[in-house]
Amino acid sequence: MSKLITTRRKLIAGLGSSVLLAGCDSWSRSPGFQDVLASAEGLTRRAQRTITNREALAREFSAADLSPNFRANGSRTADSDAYRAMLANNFADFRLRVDGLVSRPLSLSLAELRAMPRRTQITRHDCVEGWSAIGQWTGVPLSRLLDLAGLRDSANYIVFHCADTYGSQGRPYYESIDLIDAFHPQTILAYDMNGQQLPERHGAPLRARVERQLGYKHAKYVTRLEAVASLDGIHGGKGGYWEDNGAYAWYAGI
Ligand SMILES: Nc1nc2c(c(=O)[nH]1)N[C@H]1C(S)=C(S)[C@@H](COP(=O)(O)O)O[C@H]1N2
Ligand SMILES: [Mo]
Repeated sequence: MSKLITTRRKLIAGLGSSVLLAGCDSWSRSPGFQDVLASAEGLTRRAQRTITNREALAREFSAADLSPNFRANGSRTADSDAYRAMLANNFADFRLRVDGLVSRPLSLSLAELRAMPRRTQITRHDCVEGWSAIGQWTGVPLSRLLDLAGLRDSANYIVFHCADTYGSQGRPYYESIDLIDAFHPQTILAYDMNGQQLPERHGAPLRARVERQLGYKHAKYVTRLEAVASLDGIHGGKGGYWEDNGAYAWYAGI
């Protein structure tokens, strides 16, 4: 009985989206499309098209473009006893936890993460402070981890919890992204930088790359991924260290 209902729900959901897509397609091909775009009503349509464009890939570069000096910014280490102990042991005891709104919470070692499908990309990192650098990143696509953990329908955001604290009050660094960025093919948890194990100052052993957003979204020293429905209950409730500080916006698309 419940299986039937689930199947029916899925069918209706599937039908709904294909009807919507078909409707959208034929509508955009209609002769009046450009007129609507030019009208005030078209503003909403353009906003929707911008959202769709969030799935486009960030530019990728070649090895010749790599920056000889990639600056480290924000925390350059995570100064806790637990982190120092893991670093001393070359992260043999490191585990990435994946929990929250998932049906199979995970605890994965670096060896397990390295055995998963990987992606390598050479991209440009843009910091909000006005500097950029090109680096090569290798890691596990976040989508793979979320599929493995069985992300629940109720999840809307992925929170990156980090091992470091920052600022004079020593508050934990954290960040969050929505599911469009979480499932973006270039969103990875990187363990290698420029073909080497990720250096301490760049977030060893694991850091997020969220290539369609500014640098502060790329959480370093990631120890835990938490799937949540709302960001309200997480630290200051604004979805990130700098967001809670009132310094920068939650969405930092580039
Ligand atoms: N955990 C953690 N992640 C962080 C930061 C930080 O201080 N702590 N700084 C952010 C900022 S502002 C930038 S620009 C990038 C810098 O990454 P890099 O040190 O590899 O250049 O990391 C981001 N991720
Ligand atoms: Mo930054």
